[in-house]
Amino acid sequence: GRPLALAAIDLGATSGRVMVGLLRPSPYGTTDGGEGDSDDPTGRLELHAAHRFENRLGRRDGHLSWDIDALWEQVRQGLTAAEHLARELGADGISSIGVDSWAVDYALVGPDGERIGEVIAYRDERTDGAAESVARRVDVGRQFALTGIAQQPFNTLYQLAVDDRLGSAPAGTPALLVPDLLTFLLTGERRTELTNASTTGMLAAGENAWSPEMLEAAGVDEGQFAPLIRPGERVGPVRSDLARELGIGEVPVIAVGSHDTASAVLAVPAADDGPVAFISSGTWSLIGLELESPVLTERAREAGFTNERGVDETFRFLKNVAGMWLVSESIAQWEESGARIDLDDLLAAAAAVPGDRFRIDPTDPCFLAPGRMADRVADAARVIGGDEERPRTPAQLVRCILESLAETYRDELHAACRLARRPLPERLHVVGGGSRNRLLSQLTADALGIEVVAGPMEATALGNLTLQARALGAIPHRPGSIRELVRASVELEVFAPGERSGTSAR
Ligand code: LRH
Repeated sequence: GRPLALAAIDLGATSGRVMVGLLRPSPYGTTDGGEGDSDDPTGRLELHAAHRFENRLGRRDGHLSWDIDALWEQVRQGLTAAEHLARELGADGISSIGVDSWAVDYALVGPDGERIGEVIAYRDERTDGAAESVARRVDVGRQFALTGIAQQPFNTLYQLAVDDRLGSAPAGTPALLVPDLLTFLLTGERRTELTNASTTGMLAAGENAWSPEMLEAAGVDEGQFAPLIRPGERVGPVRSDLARELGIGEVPVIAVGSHDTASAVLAVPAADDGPVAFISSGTWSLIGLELESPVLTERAREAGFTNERGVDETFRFLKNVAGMWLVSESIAQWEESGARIDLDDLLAAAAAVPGDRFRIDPTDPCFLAPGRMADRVADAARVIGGDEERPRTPAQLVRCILESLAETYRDELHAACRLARRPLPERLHVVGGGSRNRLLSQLTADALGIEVVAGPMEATALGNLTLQARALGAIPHRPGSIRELVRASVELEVFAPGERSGTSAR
């Protein structure tokens, strides 16, 4: 038979991609849904990039915003490219589509489908003070007890609380989160996907429903959001006019873990039982444990932890740590002043300079906004060794960032385990673009004294694609089948504590 091709639209804060996942028919013949056959092999999924593009924050209408029209144009081109690629690879075109992106941000979309204003980015300063004013209505302890979500300044609820467009918007204007907006543009259907809904800060902890008290605190009502949909359910087919225009079939769009971190953690290649320890490493480093229930204690709140919804009734108990953003924004500053920076060269230089000289706190909200990042990191750096007063070269600065990240990962993973009352797991999985950073993986293994398993790099796209595969019945619907498929499909690298280089493993 022909292989099955699926398309993932995956938007990150600095780049986007349309990926094709190719599932070859299993030699054992298990593409029939596999209800209950617990030992069915799941085959392999090949990952192919159909289209990659940049994503850049810019000022529009006085706010730091996403260029959503440009992104939509790239997505359209990407889908056409994906269809061609799927055919070249021997498939009968793409059979379904799933969309994921960064969390919390939304568009307001009027009754006729017209967007009202820009999609303002979560790093925009409009939310300064918003969390404090919402806290005067519902205090922070109660917010956490109701939702399990950490009070980050950018949560959708605080954005909505200061959104001056809501008053003048037409009645019933639903706020569509970014992936839900793209799904709406593809299908004409309005839904709010559950994993990303949890990042609004208004979903009731552990329930598939909004918290009326939190909606009120944000100054919105339930009608402001489209109906909830769970990851794995079908939204509907691509609109026929659009399908014709793009040269694709009227294939189903499937709700996946539309919060990129939910899809990335779904694709963590863990085989062990017990809580999985992960870092989803991209613009942010999201570090924590996958659990069956949220940790809603006051101590968890005070420690800044959050409980985000995952695919299949899981919870990610995690901490947001500024991640590769610190490096990419520093590079942006050096390049603005004329330097040309190659990331691999920079990391090699960082590995060669003496370590343990400087530290920063990558959980400090002072690093949230863009601009002049290299200067801000150098200003914030504490001296812990050597006799220089501040990091001077890009290599020194990056060394400081990576060592600080590794130590923060150690402290936050220990905190997560303490707060969730679990022992430290035997290994930590690092997935996402940052898993390519071998120096950081080694520093992390050294700091924690446990094994770090790096990869897959494209975890988000893999989580998106494998859930589509399961929804279509192409792999069995049983616990573990997705991670089994991921493990069979990717190369991983293992970093043992105390060593200086990784060893390959399958
Ligand atoms: C990572 C991410 C993260 C959120 C942030 C807004 O891309 O989705 O999980 O906290 O962006």
